[in-house]
Amino acid sequence: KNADIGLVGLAVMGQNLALNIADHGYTIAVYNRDPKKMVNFIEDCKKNEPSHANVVGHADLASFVLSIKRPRKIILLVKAGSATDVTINALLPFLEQGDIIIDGGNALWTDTIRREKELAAKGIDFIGSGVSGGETGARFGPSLMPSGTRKAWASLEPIWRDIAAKVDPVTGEPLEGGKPGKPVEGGFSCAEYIGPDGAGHYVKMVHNGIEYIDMQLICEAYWLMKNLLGMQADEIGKVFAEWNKGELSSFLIEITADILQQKDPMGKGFLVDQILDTAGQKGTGQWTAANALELGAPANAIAAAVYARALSSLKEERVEASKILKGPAIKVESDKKAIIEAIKNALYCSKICAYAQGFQLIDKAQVAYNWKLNFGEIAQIWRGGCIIRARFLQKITDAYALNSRLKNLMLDPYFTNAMNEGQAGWRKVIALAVTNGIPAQGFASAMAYYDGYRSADLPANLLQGQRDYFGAHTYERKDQPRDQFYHLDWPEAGRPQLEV
Ligand code: 2AM
Repeated sequence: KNADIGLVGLAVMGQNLALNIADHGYTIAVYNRDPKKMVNFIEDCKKNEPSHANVVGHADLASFVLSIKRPRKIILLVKAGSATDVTINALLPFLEQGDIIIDGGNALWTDTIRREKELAAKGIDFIGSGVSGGETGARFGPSLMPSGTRKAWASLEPIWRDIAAKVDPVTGEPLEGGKPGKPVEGGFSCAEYIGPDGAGHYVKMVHNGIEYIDMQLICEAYWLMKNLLGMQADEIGKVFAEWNKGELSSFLIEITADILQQKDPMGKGFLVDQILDTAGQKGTGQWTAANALELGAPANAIAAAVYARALSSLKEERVEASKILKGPAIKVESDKKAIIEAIKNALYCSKICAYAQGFQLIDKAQVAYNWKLNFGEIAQIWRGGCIIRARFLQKITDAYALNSRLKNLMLDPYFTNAMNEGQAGWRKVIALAVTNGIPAQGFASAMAYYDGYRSADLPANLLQGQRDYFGAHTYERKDQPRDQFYHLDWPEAGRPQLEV
């Protein structure tokens, strides 16, 4: 029997996605550069669910490709970067016109644009698909962000919709409960066509940028409770568990509650207190921040999250500096209930800013790269399966349903109101962080964005004066129409023209 689809790359994501596809009744051919991984995987498949007999291993590429029904659909889950090109080139001699390669890795979107173009010239379709949700997502329902030609998508769509995470079509709540051999059926599928060429990988990248700041904000909330209120890890965990019942409900809040209450397996209190405070990164957050700089999108909170990780990685330097550089002594606050509520406000308002920045960036990108993206649908795809899945994404979908041309998420009435209600607490928390010398760059940068965005006037008037002074860059005037440029013949430095 010919396979419905093929998959190359049997690391953990590839294996889990293959099992997910098999669970849905598809026959899937699998291949790995190192055949040992394929052999071991097939051995495991034989031991487990009956549906996993649908996974067929191949040790050579020719038999792998030839075993797949035409037009062939071949998923790549290999290391992003040159390994993807190497794998594509190895496949090419066996492919025929109309076959489709689907890259499910974390590719840089510009690589996806290039690959799509190169393969189109050879008559091969290329789909770049963001896949989010980590191992569990891949296994029981990831969030999928596919892009490419509509024709290629039509061919892949049934499988992609089947294997994606499912959410309730009305409330958007994730439908849980997928088990080996028994996937979740029905519901809205978190797999929608994003747009042409690199759009899907771009949207996945921004998802990761938002994930960075989302995590950073949660960490700041934890750190402020610990330092301002002297709370123990498990007590803070219980606060997060409580927050998870309301508008902050999300996967990241849920796992945070668990992590904080976890005892140390080596017996030293709570595990979180023993984990070294230096964060790693694989680059997608950095890509997001770098592209925001390139496109001139004000994604400062997303960038702050990347910088916060960079700062955390300087552990030895920080330990040294802590002995030299002084700050204020921390004054533990007594009004615990009020401060916890204020921290919650800070977290929610900052999170709204983070998403506003992410969507503002996607908006810039769709102009720059000639895409037409559906923001409400993107938020809906993120409702289930992915790392940033959160109840409040439904509010984003609703906001764009109400106004598809919404300039900024914060201008939607629900979010405007949330910012109004939360900002007093948010400001209080930042003020406390600053006076006590506790770093809270996520909260603070989000607030700088909020205050900047809502300012009809900013000091950029002086900036333009400076630019005109030293570089004759010209300025526009408030009392004249736009696009009329003025230049003053500024006097010598140190001698302002007091009279004109
Ligand atoms: P391997 O098991 O043979 O190393 C994640 O690393 C996946 O990408 C693995 O399946 C790995 O195959 C594959 N991979 C990494 N580098 C590769 C390359 N240069 N060519 C082909 N596959 C590669």
